[in-house]
Amino acid sequence: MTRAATEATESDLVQILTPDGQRHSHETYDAYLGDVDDEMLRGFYRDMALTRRFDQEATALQRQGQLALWVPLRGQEAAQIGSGRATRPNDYIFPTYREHGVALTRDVSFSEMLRLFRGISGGGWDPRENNFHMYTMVLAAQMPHAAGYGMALNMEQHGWDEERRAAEGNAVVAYFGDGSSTEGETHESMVFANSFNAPVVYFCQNNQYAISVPFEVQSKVPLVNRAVGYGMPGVRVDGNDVLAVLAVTRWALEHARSGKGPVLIEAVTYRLGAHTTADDPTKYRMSEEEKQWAPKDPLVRLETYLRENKLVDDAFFEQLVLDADAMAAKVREDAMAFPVPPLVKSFEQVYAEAHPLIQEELAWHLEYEAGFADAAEGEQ
Ligand SMILES: Cc1ncc(C[n+]2csc(CCOP(=O)(O)OP(=O)(O)O)c2C)c(N)n1
Repeated sequence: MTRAATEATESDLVQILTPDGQRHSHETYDAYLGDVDDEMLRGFYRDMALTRRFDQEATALQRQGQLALWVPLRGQEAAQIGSGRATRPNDYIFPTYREHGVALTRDVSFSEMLRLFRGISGGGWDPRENNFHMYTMVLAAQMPHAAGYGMALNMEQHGWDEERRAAEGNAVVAYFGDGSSTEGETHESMVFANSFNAPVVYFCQNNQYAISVPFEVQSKVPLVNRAVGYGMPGVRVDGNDVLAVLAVTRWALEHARSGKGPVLIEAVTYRLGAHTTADDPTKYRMSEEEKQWAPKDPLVRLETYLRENKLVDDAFFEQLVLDADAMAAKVREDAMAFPVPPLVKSFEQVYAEAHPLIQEELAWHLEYEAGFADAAEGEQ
């Protein structure tokens, strides 16, 4: 399928690592990769591989009935690791529901992340510990929060000169998808952030689909073009190129931190799998299209680069598979061991005070549960 909207300005795409693993220099963004040595490159590969393995394990857990739902990210690892690794610990991140790779860069435990999907917690981690906000299933709900947080940072850093802000200041990264870009909250957030020069980096992972709705239905022009209308810089980056994403996000964070206002990044990527474990992409896209994107896989291109430049050997990949399997086994063990809270808790947490309708529903529920008492006895 031809993607007129996304291919319109393909030449403007910032790319450093090509799909066949060749590294090119970039006039503007090379300056943001000066510290990237061989060890860091291997680290980026490791981050992406661990994230992919976690994603695979969580998908399996859902298929085995242990998670209510899973939101896979396969294909988006470079967009997430590159941008996440560009942040500093004091930056604040507002994710959607798919940012498992960003979570890894913020040291949020993979196991803890499964609490939400196991249905035993409304969150799963403490956002204050890693400056990584709770996931939200409500599209774009995080966008006004990000603008507000950025505006508050401006108040806190009021009177700081540009140099101090660049060195000590912090910024916000608001993650969102191409589908969420058409939500009203996204517009409102961008208007506020621009009006008040809030240090927010709007990081859109354009994975080409809002569930079944292809990107060209969301926008007739490349998404990055919207930045002009709000009055902020916009950069379109190859979202499957971890180096380009790292460099562009570092640049954007520097811009935002130093008090120059928000930036929009469009990371062009592709969701290789289903939207969630409740989705079947064969109903709305052709396998031919998936085949076209497969060679652009973010892990494959970095692997090619690392191998061709002799920065890794087979033992590196063999060890990584062992480490990833051990991590996955631990995640599975932890998830199964989480204590399951009594279901009545769900009723208690709807309103701060008792509510007659909820009380009625609870009474019905308890009676319903009691109806299984015989079955439970029979099992013993
Ligand atoms: C306010 C709201 N409207 C609709 C939905 C249903 N919904 C869930 S995900 C989704 C598509 C989101 O697409 P995008 O923002 O591109 O993110 P992606 O899932 O592709 O990462 C929709 C419509 C929702 N969760 N919240």
